[in-house]
Amino acid sequence: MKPRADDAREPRPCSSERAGALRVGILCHPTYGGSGVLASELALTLAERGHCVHLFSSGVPPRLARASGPVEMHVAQGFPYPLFQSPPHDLAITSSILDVHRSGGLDILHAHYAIPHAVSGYLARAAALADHGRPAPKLVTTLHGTDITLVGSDPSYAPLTQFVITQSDAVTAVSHDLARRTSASFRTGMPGEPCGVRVVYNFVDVDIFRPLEQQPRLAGPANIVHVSNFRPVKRVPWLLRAFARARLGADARLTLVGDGPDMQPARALVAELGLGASVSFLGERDALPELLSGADVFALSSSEESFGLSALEAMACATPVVATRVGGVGEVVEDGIQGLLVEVDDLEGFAGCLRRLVQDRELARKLGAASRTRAVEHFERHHVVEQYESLYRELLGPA
Ligand code: GMT
Repeated sequence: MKPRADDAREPRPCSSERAGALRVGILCHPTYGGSGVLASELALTLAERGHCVHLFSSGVPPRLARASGPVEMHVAQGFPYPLFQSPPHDLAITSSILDVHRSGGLDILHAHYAIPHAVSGYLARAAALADHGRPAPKLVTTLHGTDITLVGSDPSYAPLTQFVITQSDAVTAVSHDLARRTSASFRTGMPGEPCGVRVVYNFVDVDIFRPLEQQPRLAGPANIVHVSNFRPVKRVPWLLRAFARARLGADARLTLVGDGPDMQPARALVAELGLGASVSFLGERDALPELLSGADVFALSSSEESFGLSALEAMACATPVVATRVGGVGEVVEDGIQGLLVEVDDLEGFAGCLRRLVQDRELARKLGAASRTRAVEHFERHHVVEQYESLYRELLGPA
């Protein structure tokens, strides 16, 4: 079902009559965060491969909004009755799924980020079963990170997270590290066991995220780029301190892409550290391929990172990564081969790695070239999406 190269990203009409076509409903958050990006890219790639794909969310995810693929978008926000502090959009999503299922049928519901989407998917599947009409869809839950490590394990959600994980027809995690942590926290089967969490890595479109023509970059001030949602877990202030500690002067600038709770503290810190001229805040941008391929180094300073999709997108652009060795980052970036990894509290070490790549551009170029190779060989989107397709077909059984 892989399309020819010249078909890539071309909208194609969806017909569930086409042999082998699946009807897939994807649920995700509509944010700039990695889970929404990955879910949108999965929806687009499945549609490109001939499946009928519906995406359910409380808004249009930015990655879907910028694409032309034939994914049917269902924005479900709920009725804003004054009784509600905020309308329960997770229930509106459930309702919207049922509507689609009753009119055209869905084979698979694929929930991204356990809270609340696995719950919405579980409810929709239960309601579809009670209909006694068409067969109910199978529920796949993909865990992305903080849905297990922070949100899902908080006592306010942990019992429900545990329930939906065990009730899903299949659960996947985006790295071995996250699969292990899920098994430890929620006593699911161990990875590899039949009832265990399966690992399906995140992926990247290596035709869109690719090196710029004018690479290699061997001269001029180095451009260190960071992309995130500026949540505390990303430690943007810590990155600014590391950049200041690297004392690179006119040899480098730091470009920060994204927005979120740590934006104001980060701006204040730039003033306090006297970094004004060398740091720019670009806010949320869709032009990530251009920004990442124009970078000399990608910096990821997180205290937790189940995978690090932004780092993978940088690698596909042949940009080497300096990152903290947390969660699943080491499964994406091999230390000393595609980038440099540093212990999570080693500010001096992180500063030293930034300095090393800024001052040794030949090393940066070599790590960048290896990054591109790793992205293409291990994380190319069709290669990974085939794994999801096989999982869907396994759950549905023989046609
Ligand atoms: O878990 C989160 O913080 C949210 C999530 C998101 O929506 O941005 O990020 C996670 O999912 C990404 C896609 O799978 C991963 O690349 C990120 O590493 C992961 N973030 C964390 O684990 C902090």
